[in-house]
Amino acid sequence: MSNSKPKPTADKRLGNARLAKLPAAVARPAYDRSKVTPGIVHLGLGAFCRAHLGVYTDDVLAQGTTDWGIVGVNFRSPDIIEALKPQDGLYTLLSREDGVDKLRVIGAFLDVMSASGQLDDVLAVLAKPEIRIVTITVTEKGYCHDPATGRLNEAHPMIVADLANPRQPHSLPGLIVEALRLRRAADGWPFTVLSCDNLPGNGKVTRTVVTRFAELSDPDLGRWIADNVAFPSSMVDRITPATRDVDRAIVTAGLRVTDAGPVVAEPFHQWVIEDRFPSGRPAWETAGAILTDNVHPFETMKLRCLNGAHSTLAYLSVLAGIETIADAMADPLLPKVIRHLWDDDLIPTVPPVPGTDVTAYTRDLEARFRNPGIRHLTQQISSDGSQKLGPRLIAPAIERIAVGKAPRVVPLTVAAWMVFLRGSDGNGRSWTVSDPMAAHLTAIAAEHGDDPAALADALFAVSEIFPPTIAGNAPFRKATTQHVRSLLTRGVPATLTAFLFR
Ligand code: CS2
Repeated sequence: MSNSKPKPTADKRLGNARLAKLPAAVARPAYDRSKVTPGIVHLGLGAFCRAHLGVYTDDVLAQGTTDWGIVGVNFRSPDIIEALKPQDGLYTLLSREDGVDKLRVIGAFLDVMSASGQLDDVLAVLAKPEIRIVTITVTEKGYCHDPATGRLNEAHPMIVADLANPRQPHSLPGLIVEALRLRRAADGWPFTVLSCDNLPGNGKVTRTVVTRFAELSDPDLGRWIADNVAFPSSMVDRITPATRDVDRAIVTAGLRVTDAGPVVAEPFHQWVIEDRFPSGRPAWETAGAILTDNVHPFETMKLRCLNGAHSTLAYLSVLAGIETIADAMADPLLPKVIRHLWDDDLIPTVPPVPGTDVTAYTRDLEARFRNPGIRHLTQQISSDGSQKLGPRLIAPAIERIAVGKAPRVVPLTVAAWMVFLRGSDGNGRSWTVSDPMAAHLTAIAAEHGDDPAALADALFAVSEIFPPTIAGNAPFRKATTQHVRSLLTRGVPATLTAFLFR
């Protein structure tokens, strides 16, 4: 992955003025963008929301709806604002399968803003009554919660800072609470808050951190939020690797104008949304979303089977020097490990999912993971393990243990993550450990990294990640420690061979 930004020439840039002149093969908004007004503010402008929310909403707008455009807000990096602002919010979706590239320009984002650079403007938009939904993709760590409990981490430096200065928020909970304060002060209706991140019960987590933040800063406002604001949950799915320079070049060649903010995604996409929108919502079901009163089974299936398999592949692959998920699926051993993960540890924990055979779902996942057009870096997926392991793998492991079964593959994943935290293989190969808890975790790995039992003991003691039911489970600890020892002394292929064929 390269971070270098292209240097687009201003006169040859994607934008409203150029839409009509794009080559015929490029799909584009089939509606008059100038007639569309904002109804949604989206927080967190990463590639995923542009390949998912943006596309579903673009489909709804194409059916003639005009009051559900999106204003996109990014918290940290200004790069995406600099990419999309000169393009009138337009960007291209490059969707890839079987060697076929399809280009589609998405028009749903009407404007983009930076929460750090333009906080007053962002709050002014959020205060407008026509904004009826705030959608969120800030990744797991953006919620400033304690992953083991789901509660607001009140010691989080951003939360501490925002509580000291709630009118100038920088965190997600702080920004939402300040925006809701403005809505209430104007005697207005609140907006609905829709999380689109990979967290179990993401609506509930959002409600918990937002109402707790409000309680701490203004108890009266906290009560008003608890009584009046809806936080539906949703399950989101579309594999969206980080965009590379080569992808930007393909898009620019196909468009014949520069697009500095394209996204690459697989064709598959799924969105299951809890239908609780007191202030209205776009007809996302007309774009293929499933609106339901219970997201839980869908989200459990997706978070465990897709994301749990991703994390397992990611840690073992980074250790083995395998760069992408598609390469991992071409390995002779890793797909077998993942099949065991699904069949032995995960599928038995997934409740019945309406209209879905979960085993068939995992077979489809295998095919999606093998898509060679999607270079999804294992290093990218390895990030933020402290936030991801719990919902994806530790929760199902706890459920297996509760019914008297020993998780088979999860200890191997946890062991691979522990060894991954060393940041190098001791033989000259190194990798980045990117995690909000990286300083703490890599210090533990540096201190104990050569001693499997000491490494496992010290990491199992990190209570934000390992609840007592796992940290105190002797067979789980023993299996994990044995895998750590094997990975350190024999490496990945020998460990997997022993694991699969012993
Ligand atoms: C991945 C997800 O990076 C990761 O942790 O597991 O981004 C995954 O690709 C998406 O959830 C797919 O919907």
